[in-house]
Amino acid sequence: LSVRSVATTPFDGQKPGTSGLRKRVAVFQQEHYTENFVQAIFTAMPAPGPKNAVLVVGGDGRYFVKDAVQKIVRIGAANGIAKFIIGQNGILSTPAASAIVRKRQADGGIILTASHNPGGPKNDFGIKYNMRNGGPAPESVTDAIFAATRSISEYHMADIGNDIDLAALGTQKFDGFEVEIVDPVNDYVELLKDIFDFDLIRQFREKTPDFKLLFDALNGVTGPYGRRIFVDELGFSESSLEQCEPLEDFGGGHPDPNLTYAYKLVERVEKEAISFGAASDGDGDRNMVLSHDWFVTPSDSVALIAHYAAECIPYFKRSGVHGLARSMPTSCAIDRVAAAKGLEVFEVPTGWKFFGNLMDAGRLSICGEESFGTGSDHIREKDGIWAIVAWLNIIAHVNRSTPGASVRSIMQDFYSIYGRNYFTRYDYEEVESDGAARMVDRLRSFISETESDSGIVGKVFGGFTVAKVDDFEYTDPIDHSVSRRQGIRVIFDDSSRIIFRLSGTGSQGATVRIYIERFDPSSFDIDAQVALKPLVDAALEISQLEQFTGRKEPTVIT
Ligand code: VG1
Ligand code: CO
Repeated sequence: LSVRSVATTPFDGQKPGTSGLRKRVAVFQQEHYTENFVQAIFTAMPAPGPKNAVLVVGGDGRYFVKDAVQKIVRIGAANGIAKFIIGQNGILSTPAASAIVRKRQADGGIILTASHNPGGPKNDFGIKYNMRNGGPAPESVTDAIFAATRSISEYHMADIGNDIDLAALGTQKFDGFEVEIVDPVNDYVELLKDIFDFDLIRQFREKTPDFKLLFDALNGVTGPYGRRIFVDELGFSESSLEQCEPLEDFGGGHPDPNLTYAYKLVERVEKEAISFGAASDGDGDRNMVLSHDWFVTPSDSVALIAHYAAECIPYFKRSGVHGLARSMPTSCAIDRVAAAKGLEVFEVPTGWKFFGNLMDAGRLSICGEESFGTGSDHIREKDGIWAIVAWLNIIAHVNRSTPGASVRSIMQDFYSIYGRNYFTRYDYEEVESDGAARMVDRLRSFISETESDSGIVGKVFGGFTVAKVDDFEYTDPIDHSVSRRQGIRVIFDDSSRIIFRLSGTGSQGATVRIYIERFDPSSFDIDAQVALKPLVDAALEISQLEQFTGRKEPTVIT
């Protein structure tokens, strides 16, 4: 293998965020920029390093994925990678990539995505490194990658002549390494068929012709996965699919499954009185679930799945449910399920990478984030289609004993057992970074342990009395690593919470997130925005958000 070393100098800001390095495409297109970061991944790859390693590579199909794959093969081969397993045409959903790393016992994976951020030449691209367990690299590894980007002076490229043919399935041999192009969908569909009761869902569909499904891939990567599962396997009609053609720019849209960006789905679900609507994001790890008369907030969705899992989902019927978890800002609904079922429940910082150690240790089966992320230990990423099929499995199961049970009635029944954790999140996207940082600094000064004089403990906002203010800190129960400054929590004496965080996935300016939660043991039917209005006002008063950012309204409410 002939290898050439290219002299380079470090770029600023190649620090992986909540989920990999995300920047504008133009940033990645600068000479050496992508190469530097990819070389840094191989430099920092945990022992025994890239020599003779097997690497899975694929992405969400957005603009620049194919170029990046070609660069990764050249740089990876020069660094000693023995085999690349690549999704056909460079395509792998994030959950499918995780599944393939595990199934093929690869040494790691590189996933090319900026998730729900818009794509195309003027928008975003991203690169994320996953470990041998199929999960996102922990902070120790992303810190080592960042350190390598700071000290890089050269990267290595294999001279392989023409580009790799990414379309031809099968193995291509090169001097010193090989490339296997795999079908992006097959292994993943096999995995889901093993987890869920596909027969039960099919029977339910046949017996219930009024039950209408609509799945919207938002022109992201999940179109082909959705078609195979919902139409080919489960027998729903072709008209159950919306925007299932993967596009390099996602059709100009924002491939984020929420009520704002998945407006086409929301409109059709309402207009056509659809029983079950679902969407996933650009790379397929997020999901949204709703019906014409109910929106399932993601914090409730994971709690509901946890409630039913051991009763009707074959994977959990076989091996049991060994603990639950949520990210810190996610509502505490799942904690109530854990308490009722006698399960451990963990509260981790934002980002799926924090669930992996618990899963590997056998202490966590089902977990979720309020940001439309739901999943289990079948892989080490959140999994949009998994969550959607879990819901279908549960709806079919509940309908056996209660014919006519709907998304809405299932959630009402859940609330009558556990009460309801009302939840909302306000996002202020692309605000000026300095103002956002000053706002957070001021909030930090309220942390009672550090500055008791300016603390707000004991003060009343909108009728709610502050019991505690802190900056969330997490010690991983397995490797004891500590993650600090993960979000400022204002906790009230009735257990209501307001949480302030800055996003770690944006590519421009800062995004402020405010998370708001209140538990109600007996009223389940209030609109969440109405139920939480006094706390929203309290959050704006406490943070003085408008003074610091100039924003009167959030960009997105979820
Ligand atoms: C956001 C979400 C977080 C999620 C992350 C990656 O991070 O809040 O819950 O894990 O995106 O999801 P942040 O730092 O912007 O709040 V994905 O689908 O973008 O990989
Ligand atoms: Co995503």
